[in-house]
Amino acid sequence: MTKPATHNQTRHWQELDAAHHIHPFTETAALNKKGVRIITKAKGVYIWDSDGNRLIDGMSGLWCVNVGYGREELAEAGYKALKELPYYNAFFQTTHPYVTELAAKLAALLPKGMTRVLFANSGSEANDTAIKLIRYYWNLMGKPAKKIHISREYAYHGVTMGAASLSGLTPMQTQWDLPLPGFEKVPTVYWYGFGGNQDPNEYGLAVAKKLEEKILELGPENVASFSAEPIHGAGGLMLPPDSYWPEVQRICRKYDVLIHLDEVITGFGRTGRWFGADLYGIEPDIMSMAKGMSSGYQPIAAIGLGHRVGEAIATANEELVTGFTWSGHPVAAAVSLRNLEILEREKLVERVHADIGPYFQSKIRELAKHPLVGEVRGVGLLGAIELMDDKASRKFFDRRIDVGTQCRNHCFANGLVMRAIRDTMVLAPPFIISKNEIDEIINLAWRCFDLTARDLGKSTG
Ligand code: PXG
Repeated sequence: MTKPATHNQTRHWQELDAAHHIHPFTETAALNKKGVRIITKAKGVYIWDSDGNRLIDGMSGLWCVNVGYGREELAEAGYKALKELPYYNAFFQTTHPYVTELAAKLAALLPKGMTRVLFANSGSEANDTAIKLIRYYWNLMGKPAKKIHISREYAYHGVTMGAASLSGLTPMQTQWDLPLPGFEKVPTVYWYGFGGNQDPNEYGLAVAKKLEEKILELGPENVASFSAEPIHGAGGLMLPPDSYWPEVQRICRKYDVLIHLDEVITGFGRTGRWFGADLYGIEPDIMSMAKGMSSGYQPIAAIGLGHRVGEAIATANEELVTGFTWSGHPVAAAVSLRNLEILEREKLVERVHADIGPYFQSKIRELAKHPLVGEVRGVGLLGAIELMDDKASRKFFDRRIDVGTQCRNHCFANGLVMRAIRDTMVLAPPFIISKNEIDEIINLAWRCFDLTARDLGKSTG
């Protein structure tokens, strides 16, 4: 579609959608009253709606379109696979070149010792599979009591029964009577929100200590794993102080608790390193990946196995009874391979690390001068901007006002896609974004903070 749809066409799609389509994470009745927004095309860092309005996509879709929209060669890689081998699977002692080459490519990129992978189709499936593999690992090790999975409050690990149980955002659980038994939570590391006057590194150690206390409370002989995102994504983009991960790793090793790292957002260059594990010096036993693996051009995910889990499974002498019809689908694998080739050829991870990432970080920090803005934090092409009722006393807005959503609505109306998590505005633009385009985001964000402040009867910047 190149031309904007007519007004009538937009209405027609809205009516069809209202009648037949239930949307994820959406209040259906409220949406249908107002009419859904329809995105019809995308190019570079921009998306267009069906009325022809252009928006700059500060979120890379849902944190995934890392190489930007409209990549001909990804379309061609998919088309070639569709013609040659539209489908075949990796069940029953079979494979195809796309998935085999992708497995080898991932093994070369993944943290040290992680030489084996399984495939899935979404981050949720990857996490569900990771949970199963952790359980299986301890069975193989003759420690079947080790079955409790610890994860963090505010974590987002997906929506399947296992992944939602692992998640720490309580609204994701109440509708479904989750978590399942055997899923335990520890407090998260969110210095600006919970750290008070404590030094960030002391706070990081204190939060890590809560993990140790939880392991001891449950009994180390019962604890299978600790799951975490290197940096909280959908929970509010909270970055750990430097002290946090080394201490967490020490604790997990001490009590023989597997480290399961969820790299669904942080993987494949988002932080300026290939993986969050590289950024924080974490040596995961098992790792989940999705999103940036194909830059969102195809649904594909993977579970990386560290040395001991990989060896145990590869030498188990029995069938591994799991896998999906689409695991390692040839078209998705072909597109993912080409996507990784683009990241390498165009040195996009290096670009995020040394060029566009630092520029983005310095520009978002300028937003801290706005009277509505408290902490600004981020790394690479991840940025969070906290909107505060009173930044001097670090007073958050009353949640009922829902300032974040108000601001997000101004952003949409002004041509900017920015995510609101509570009252934290989040940015995760594509790696190919130019400096001018970052300036455009910053100017639009400032304007939308002004509009939000005006709605609240507060002073503008
Ligand atoms: N782990 C992490 C860290 C994620 O961010 C998942 C797992 C689940 O992946 P799938 O592919 O099953 O969705 C995610 C997904 C948002 C938003 O608005 C974030 C996600 C998904 C949808 C919306 O921030 N993250």
